[in-house]
Amino acid sequence: MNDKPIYVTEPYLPPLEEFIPYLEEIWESKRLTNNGPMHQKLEDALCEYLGVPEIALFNNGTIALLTALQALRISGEVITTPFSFVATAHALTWNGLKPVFVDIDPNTFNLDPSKIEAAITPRTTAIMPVHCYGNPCNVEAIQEIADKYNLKVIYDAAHAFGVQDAGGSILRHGDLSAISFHATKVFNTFEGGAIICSDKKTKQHINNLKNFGIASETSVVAVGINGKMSEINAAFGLLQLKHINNAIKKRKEIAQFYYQALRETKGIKLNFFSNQETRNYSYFPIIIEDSYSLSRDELYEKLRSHNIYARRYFYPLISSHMMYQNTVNMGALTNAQSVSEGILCLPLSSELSLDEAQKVCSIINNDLLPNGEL
Ligand code: T4K
Repeated sequence: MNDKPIYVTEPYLPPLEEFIPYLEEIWESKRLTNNGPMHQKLEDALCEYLGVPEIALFNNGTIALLTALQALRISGEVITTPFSFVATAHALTWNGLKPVFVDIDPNTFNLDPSKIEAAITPRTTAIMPVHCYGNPCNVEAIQEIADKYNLKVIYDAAHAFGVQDAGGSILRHGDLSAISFHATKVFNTFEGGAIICSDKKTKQHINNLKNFGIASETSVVAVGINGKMSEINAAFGLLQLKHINNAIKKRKEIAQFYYQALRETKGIKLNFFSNQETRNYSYFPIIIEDSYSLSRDELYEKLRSHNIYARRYFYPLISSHMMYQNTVNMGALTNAQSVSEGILCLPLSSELSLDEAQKVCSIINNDLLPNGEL
């Protein structure tokens, strides 16, 4: 039994002493929040790192999603995926919108574009796909449908930090993309998030919305919210950014190790990512098929008994939760249902050692553990 638990992810924390100068600067300036100097620097640094024109920082990814929907004045019904974290659908519901769940492609885990048109009604105003695990959606097909029916596209890009396709950042697609910088993400600011947009006018509108709708001392131009990122969070982001390439490199090493160790295991399906795009190695999903010696939940429990906390992201489907059950015809979500019942995300972070990854694989492969345990 390993004493140190192995979690699905562990945040990368740079050496504490590297953070002290940032804190001293904040203490000296007494500027704690509301678009302070750290906030401005992080926006500039992220635009450059990600290769995007405009980015508006937020206090978390969920408020970024809520605000993106407000910014485009989305109404009525929005087509989205049931195979995601609940925040995706909750952001719609909190805006008074109806999520319409459409099935996924079982090989990419993303919304299946060929199933979208059948779900469009006169009340549909937008599509909200998710780049699940940082795996890019079929953005061209989705945009084609959006153009044909005059729909907006808002990407839930919570997992997609640093992911690129042949033309550049995946975050440039659609009308807006919202990303998460939560502690469990590849790039984190403890809590945090952002909206990516293409022009300064939209960014100004989003900036107003995240600051109560305030445009000036005497003028409130919209019903806004408090979505601002604090200076401490922004400062931590600036420090993280210095280490991000190394952190992603370490994740890649673990992901490649898993791939080699598990690619021939009977009943374990992997390799869901195409080789073309630049990946961020945010998650390592496997599917436990019927031909594996244990069920998905038995393997999940077996790993737990060794202090290894793999996670069933995303099970149950969002559409199976009590508040969404009445909105959906479950029969139409066959792929999502079957993926959700077989999925397991293995521990993956820059903090995981190859020995720990080896232990995870030995348990999955039913090999002898390094300490002789079976
Ligand atoms: N859209 C999508 C597609 C998302 O996946 C998410 C969030 C959002 C939108 C919303 O973005 P945010 O508003 O969160 O910025 C976690 C995260 O809380 C959540 O951010 C994330 N998706 C989701 C997929 O995973 P839980 O409930 O599984 O987290 P929790 O607390 O069980 O943490 C998982 C493991 O990580 C723990 O077992 C240990 C480790 N951990 C966690 C934290 C918080 C640490 O080592 N340190 C930590 O500080 O939701």
